Amino acid sequence: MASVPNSPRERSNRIGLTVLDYRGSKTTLCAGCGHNAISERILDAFFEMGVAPERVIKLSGIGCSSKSPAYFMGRSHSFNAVHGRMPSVATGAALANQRLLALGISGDGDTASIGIGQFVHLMRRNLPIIYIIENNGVYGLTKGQFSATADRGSKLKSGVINTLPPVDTCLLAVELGATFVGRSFSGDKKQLHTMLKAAIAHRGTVMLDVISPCVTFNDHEGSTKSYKFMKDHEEPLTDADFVPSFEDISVEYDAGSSIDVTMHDGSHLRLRKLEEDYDPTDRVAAVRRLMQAHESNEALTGIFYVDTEQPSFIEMLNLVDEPLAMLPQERVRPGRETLQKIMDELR
Ligand SMILES: Cc1ncc(C[n+]2csc(CCOP(=O)(O)OP(=O)(O)O)c2C)c(N)n1
Ligand code: SF4
Ligand SMILES: [Mg+2]
Repeated sequence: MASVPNSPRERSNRIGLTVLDYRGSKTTLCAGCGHNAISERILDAFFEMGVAPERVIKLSGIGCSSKSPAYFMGRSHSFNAVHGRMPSVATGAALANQRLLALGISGDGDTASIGIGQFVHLMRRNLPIIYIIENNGVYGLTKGQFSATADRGSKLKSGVINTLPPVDTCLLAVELGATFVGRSFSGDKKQLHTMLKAAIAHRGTVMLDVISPCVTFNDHEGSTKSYKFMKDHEEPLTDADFVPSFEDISVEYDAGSSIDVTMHDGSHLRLRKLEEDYDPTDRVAAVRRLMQAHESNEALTGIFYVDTEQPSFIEMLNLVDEPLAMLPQERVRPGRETLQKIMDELR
């Protein structure tokens, strides 16, 4: 059958690509897995923001979540690292070519269990990266053991109850220095889509923890990472609107109950505070509110913290503008004279 002219699939974005140009391989994850919905949202966000897939490097560790970069943006660069070790590979890639947009996809096990050491050091550097945790509270790929983000009291299908407190990756990220921190739910299409578009406009570390139910091992009664639990308990703290730099900003906003953040590329992120006295630009407030959420067992979502003023790791290192990976040998190798001087100093 002939395709319908101007169907959404044929609509092109501002760089002339269609949504099909952002596709990856066919997913091999379970039908209904939250990770598949996140892939869809990522694909849509990069398409709408008009980011060329070739400008993106997708990085991941090991897990069902870490497999998912294969299922979107097949024309992008991609690196599947060792379990829990994606942050160091991502840091190297982002420093070697600062023109690439780094997108890290991890799981709760990959990040908060085996990878926690690498994660905390990534968060304190403000490296330009969008770091997404597809958080299902279990190790899906190895058949559903509890991960370190499982809530206390959460129950496995086998009846085992988790008695340990969870690691809150958002709390850690805010405390350690990430400059854009939020939590969403794979089933909350609008919220996740808006957050991702704003994340693309940010220059610094974006840490998004996305609750992403594992339909095979952790979607039952007694799980706090199931579709039903999230549908019944999700409590947004902020409501985000995003106006990209290439769109006209005409929407009025109420300065009392909203905050307008101008992003690095001139886009606008408008955060409506659903709790009047909450300020998403106040780091201490974010830490306090996230800790309160634990005390009261709330499934809090939204953008908890944003700061567009901090220098990124690239700026802190004062790198030359050209990607290091593209500098010719003459510019990266010290000449004979410089080497001789160093040798003389060592004598
Ligand atoms: C060094 C190492 N230890 C353990 C494993 C086994 N392993 C593979 S995936 C995984 C956990 C994945 O969990 P998560 O990151 O939450 O991803 P999910 O599958 O839930 O999306 C583990 C423990 C491994 N591959 N490598
Ligand atoms: S096992 Fe769970 S996490 Fe892995 S693909 Fe299936 S539903 Fe998704
Ligand atoms: Mg997991």
